[in-house]
Amino acid sequence: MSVHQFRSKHGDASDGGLGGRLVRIDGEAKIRGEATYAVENHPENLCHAVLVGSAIASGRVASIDTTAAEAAPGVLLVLTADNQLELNSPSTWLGTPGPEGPYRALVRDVTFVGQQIAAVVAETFEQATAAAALLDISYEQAPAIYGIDDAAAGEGTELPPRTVEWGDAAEAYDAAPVKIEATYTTPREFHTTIEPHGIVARWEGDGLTVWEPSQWVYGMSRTYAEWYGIPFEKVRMISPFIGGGFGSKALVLPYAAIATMAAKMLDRPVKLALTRPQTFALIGGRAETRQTLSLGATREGKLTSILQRGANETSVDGMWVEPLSVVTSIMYATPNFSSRQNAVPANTVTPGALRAPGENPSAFGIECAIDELAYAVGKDPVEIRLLNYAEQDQEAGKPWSTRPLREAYAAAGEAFGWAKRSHAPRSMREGRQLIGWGVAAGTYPVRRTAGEAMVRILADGSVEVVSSAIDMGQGTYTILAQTAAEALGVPIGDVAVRLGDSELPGAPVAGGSQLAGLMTGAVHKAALAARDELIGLALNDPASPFRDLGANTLAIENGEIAAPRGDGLRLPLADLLRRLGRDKIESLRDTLAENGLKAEDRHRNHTTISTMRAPTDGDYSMHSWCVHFVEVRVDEDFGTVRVARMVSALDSGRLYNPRLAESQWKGGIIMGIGMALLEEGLVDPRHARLMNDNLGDYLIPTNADVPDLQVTSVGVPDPHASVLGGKGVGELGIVGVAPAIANAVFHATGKRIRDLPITLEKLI
Ligand code: MCN
Ligand code: MOS
Repeated sequence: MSVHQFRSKHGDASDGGLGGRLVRIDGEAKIRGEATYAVENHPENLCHAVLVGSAIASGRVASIDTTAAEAAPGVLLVLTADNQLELNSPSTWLGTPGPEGPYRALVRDVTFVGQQIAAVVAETFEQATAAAALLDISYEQAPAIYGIDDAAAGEGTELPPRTVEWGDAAEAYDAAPVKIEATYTTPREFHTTIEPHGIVARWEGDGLTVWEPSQWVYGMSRTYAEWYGIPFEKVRMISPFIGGGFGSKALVLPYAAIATMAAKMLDRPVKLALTRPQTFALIGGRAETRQTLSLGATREGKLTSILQRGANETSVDGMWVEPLSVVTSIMYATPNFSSRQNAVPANTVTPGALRAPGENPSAFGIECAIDELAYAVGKDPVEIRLLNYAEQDQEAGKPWSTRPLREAYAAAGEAFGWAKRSHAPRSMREGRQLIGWGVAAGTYPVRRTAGEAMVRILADGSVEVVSSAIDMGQGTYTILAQTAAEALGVPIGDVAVRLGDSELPGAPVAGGSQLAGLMTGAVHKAALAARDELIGLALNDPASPFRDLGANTLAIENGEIAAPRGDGLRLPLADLLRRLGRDKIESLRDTLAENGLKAEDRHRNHTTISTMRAPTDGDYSMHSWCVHFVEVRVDEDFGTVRVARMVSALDSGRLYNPRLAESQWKGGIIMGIGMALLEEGLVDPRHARLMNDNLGDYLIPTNADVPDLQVTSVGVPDPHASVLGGKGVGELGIVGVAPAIANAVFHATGKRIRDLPITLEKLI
């Protein structure tokens, strides 16, 4: 098995330190096709599993006749609910015990279309596929709920933890001279990662190896260990490359239980790769949402009340909460606030986390509503936002750690040319094209847990950084190399990084835009410890040529160790290690203590989200912030909307690598364009079946849909947010894009589209 580790080819690059614009050190391997993704691993004796999904959304599998499939060429095993292994019920991502009784991956009682009811394993993928078509399945169908608007769904259940209130919002709303009330809705959206989900599983005795794309190798390994009742250390999860996750690859799903049980039953490695439609059916995307916002304000547009009533879709046998108040409650100052939320069950797979879950639909509501208020009181949309600027976090009653949002409006507004905007809708045009300029803000909280990393200085003077943290494209390999190079004083080309393997030191989930901040912190700490140890040896070891110098410290620069002022003796690190007779200096460090945790919390920290700290934990409320200005062009005759240009200013604190941060922001903004104009899971209400479960019919932005995107950092280092002063980057960019576009469409056309996506039939 090959070990993927990366180092920069640009040995002397001056951009290799923290804050430098180093290109991705793993990029070249990906472009050359040298990066091995999970299902490209072919251990000896591999066989292939194909998953069969339910044709109905609700009811029972009455029978599955497997005779023909079992007799088909190459078939090794046909798995159904009748002959599957019963696994242990795993605990949740919070670490709380799962439901009573065993875990049965293949179901008999069906709750959504495509749900796993059988699997066929054969010598080849083609044989498994052909045999799967021979299964004779009969169903007893029951009525299904197609979604949040289905009358059969009702109001759902109230989510008491989602109730946020201060003052008396209803009374203040009734008394307000200016009132805005509107309902905003967002549809089901999907991750559409380039790499579909899949797994290669191999048992050796009671040891399990899985190759599976993973945003969290420790968390997912825990579930495997619990399913099979084996020690955590007996699971090896390998995931050096992930072709995009966006929240969809952080948890173990039923298909993985099926592949691992087949491998166990056959005592052979098994590969199970989901088809693209199966990724839509089996992996919960963003929940459909609905929220009604009532804003009360003075005649000048100063908010006196925000009242929000929201609902999100969940599944009939699971629970997903897409928190709708998270931006509503912090973006603007208001003396009275009330938000409540219900979850409405439908016959769908349980929805899940998709880039900025909660913040995204939350911002769509409040950032459109505040624009409506601006027009109701005749104020500029930027002016109304500054008038209602939240000077502190009112919900938490704490000051912001940093919030350069005024600076963001100023910088991006200036670069966009906002001052030249004419206020009235339909007042700007070029021929048959209506021009609209819109603005909206976004935010994402700073989340924190502890990370762990090992830094080694090797005999040849090169450096190795290892951690089970992952890189799904964000740039983890690169920024960790930069962190170690800077802390140790070695050239970037001398640092190699290895990630994505549960054998390596622990790391929490690459979710909630926390990984960069906490892993740079852990690597920084480990690198400084290794450096201090080496300097200590150089000063004190009898074999060291520096011993007689009488210095009390030494400097390491450009891979050489020298007396502090650089005069006198100077040695490459490799030479010093040789003189010392050491083949490496190694230091393992974690940031448990910095996060108020103890050594015994290690496993829980790395394998659950129970130790994740709230953004308001401590003296401050900590968030990243952004502002998007957008120009749309709407064809007056056809209603087609084009985003012509966008200027965004974003605050993620200190940037570890501006090139990568900008790329992350732009990636988020592009997904925001998709959310605004294209993305929508279309469900046939008769059958509760997703109709566009493929990349031909589920539309996401192509290059032709994306204009020139200008992004500027207005961040300043935030010492409260992380060890090195950075705040989250990965999810920030998407937040606020959809409302900015919706507001621009209103400005262009005079039509308020409150139901995403903004398709042409809603405009003409
Ligand atoms: N960064 C930086 N300065 C900072 C913080 C981050 O330069 N102060 C840069 C670094 O290159 C870092 C990256 O931004 O690797 C992302 O850092 P961070 O915001 O900490 O996010 P995570 O590493 O925790 O990544 C997860 C985040 C999430 S939650 C989703 S969803 C998402 C995202 O990242 N999915 C992605 N970005 C993605 N990018 C790609 N290509 N693919 C995905 O699936
Ligand atoms: Mo991101 S949706 O928190 O993986």
